[in-house]
Amino acid sequence: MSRLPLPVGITEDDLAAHLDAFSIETPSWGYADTGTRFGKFLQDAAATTIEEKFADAGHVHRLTGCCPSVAVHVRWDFPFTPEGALAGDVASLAASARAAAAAHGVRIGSINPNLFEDQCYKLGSVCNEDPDVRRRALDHLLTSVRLGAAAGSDLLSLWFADGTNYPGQGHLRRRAAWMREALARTHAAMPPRMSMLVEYKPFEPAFYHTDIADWGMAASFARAAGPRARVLVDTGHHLPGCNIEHLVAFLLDEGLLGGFHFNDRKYADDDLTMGSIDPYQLFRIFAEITSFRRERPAAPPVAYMIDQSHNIKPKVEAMIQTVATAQEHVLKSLLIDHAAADRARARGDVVMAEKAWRDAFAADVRPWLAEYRVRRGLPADPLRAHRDDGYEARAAAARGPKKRHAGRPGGYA
Ligand code: PSV
Ligand code: MN
Repeated sequence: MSRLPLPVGITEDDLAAHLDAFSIETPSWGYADTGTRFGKFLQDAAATTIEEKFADAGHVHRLTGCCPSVAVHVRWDFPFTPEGALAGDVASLAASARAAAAAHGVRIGSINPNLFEDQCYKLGSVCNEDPDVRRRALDHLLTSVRLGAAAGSDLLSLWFADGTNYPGQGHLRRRAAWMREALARTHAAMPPRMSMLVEYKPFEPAFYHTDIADWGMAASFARAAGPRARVLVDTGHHLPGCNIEHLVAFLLDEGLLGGFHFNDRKYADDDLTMGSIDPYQLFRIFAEITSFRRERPAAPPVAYMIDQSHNIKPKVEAMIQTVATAQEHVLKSLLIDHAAADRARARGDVVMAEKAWRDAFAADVRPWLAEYRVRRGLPADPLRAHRDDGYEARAAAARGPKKRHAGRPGGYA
């Protein structure tokens, strides 16, 4: 077994047990063609149907062993009429999605309503001045609750694009009241086993104000919504310089951290792959979570989810790379010698306290992780295994002609 710098009191079995319990949800939209507002680059192998997305997710789970659930985005994964109504009945659509997921060895995880694409939402959804639009938005939320419940999801993950572009455009406090009302009514409609996650974002698509702009607002809205609502931290949704691990620690302490949308960024909500730009930040986030859980093992679990847009990397490769990065950084965070840091703090030794963090981050955990995987019957290097398997080429051969036939833009005509 490769040696790791284990802190006193932590064994390799502890690390393995921690990893056994670790899972991270992949998003259906991470397997599909995506782009920026300047355009989309299509990939032959990228999934278009919900079945193809589950097939990709199942493949990632088979290779990594830690991605058993898939987030679905209601408008992107289920059929809707042009008027915004679900095209079919909830029970049968949910049953067939559930069966399709199971056929590929995964299950439906969080359900994500979509209140940002319909034309009627130009000036907001649940915070729109127009009561008809607010009603339609609430209907969509309630439909998503029923769809999620029937599909076996126990997590309703909410993000609202609501906001304004100009001062004076909206009555900020009135909009907040509408948001509170919509969240409370949605919470009241959830079955008991379902929880709600409230995601925040400082800007984009709205550029003056966003109705849930930061973690403090999300926490307040979640508290007002009901006991099963907590905050979702999307790592790309902060203004530059924000200390994300600090707010993570604070929310954990308050019992309000519900989950993550992991991704990385250089400038704004860039949706780059996790740890690609600032792996030390990722490590520091996991450090707060793993140290909290050591102290409070009975605290409610935090849902780890990926929210990335793989615009230029092959989708499945990007996902496998992301999952391996997540495992590596969880593992590194478990190597922090908290006792040494505590002793250093007690004597005001800043350098040695920081060193406990830096040493753990610097450890190369990859050889140990490879052996761990092999002991679990998984490939030592899932990315290599994926390339050797030829999955990408098979998917491209099966899916590419279909796309070209559909007459897509960008060379697909
Ligand atoms: C919005 O930027 C967001 O982070 C929300 O979570 C959406 O559901 C997701 O991106 C769509 O990719
Ligand atoms: Mn997100």
